[in-house]
Amino acid sequence: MLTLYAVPISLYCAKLRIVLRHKQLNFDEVLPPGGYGSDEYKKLVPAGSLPALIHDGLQISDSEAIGEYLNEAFPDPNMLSGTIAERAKLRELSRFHDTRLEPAVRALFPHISASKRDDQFVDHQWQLLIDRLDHIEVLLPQNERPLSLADCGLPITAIWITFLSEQFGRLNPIEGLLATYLKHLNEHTAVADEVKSYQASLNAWKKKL
Ligand SMILES: N[C@@H](CCC(=O)N[C@@H](CS)C(=O)NCC(=O)O)C(=O)O
Repeated sequence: MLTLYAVPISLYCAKLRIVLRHKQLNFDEVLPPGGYGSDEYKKLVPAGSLPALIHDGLQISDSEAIGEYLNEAFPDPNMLSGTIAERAKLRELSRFHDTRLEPAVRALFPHISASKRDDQFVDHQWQLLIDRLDHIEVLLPQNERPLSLADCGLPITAIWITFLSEQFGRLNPIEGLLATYLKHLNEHTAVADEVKSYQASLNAWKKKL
């Protein structure tokens, strides 16, 4: 029995939904009781963060830890395959996304509403985001390979980058190699289905802005 504590709009939860979909695993998706960070939720998941997984009584938080656990517990299809060097490069891409790219995007969230925006901050942060996108191109796979754990965060972060570029009236920086890579990822049903469903959640969220 797999239970995923998640909210529809969380990027890291969507990343894991791609893993679960690709492995064709049945799971219950449950909202964190009391909301994430609440004392009630912390009784179940001490980290208080999302996503969290419960599998047969085992509790795990952090999307990277959960993804690797799922890949070992349900090895088919293998989403961390290749030589030791290739697996290290996959982890490098995945960690870069989580620790460098996504936080650069997240820092812009408080500035989405024009009324609360600090234009100077957005200028500075947008340049940082472009620098991170330039770097991620170096980490992208050179050749076609099976869908991996490292590919599950970027499609959702890209949705946010596109949305933010519209909000801030800037050119969408998703182009070139990264755009081609994302197009190939979208050929996987698990990615395409989650992107579609996530876009619907984001559209519903935008109406509340
Ligand atoms: N590195 C973590 C980041 C997860 C994360 O930032 N989750 C957000 C929701 S999208 C959250 O739970 N924030 C509240 C907190 O960390 O207490 C992961 O990959 O799971």
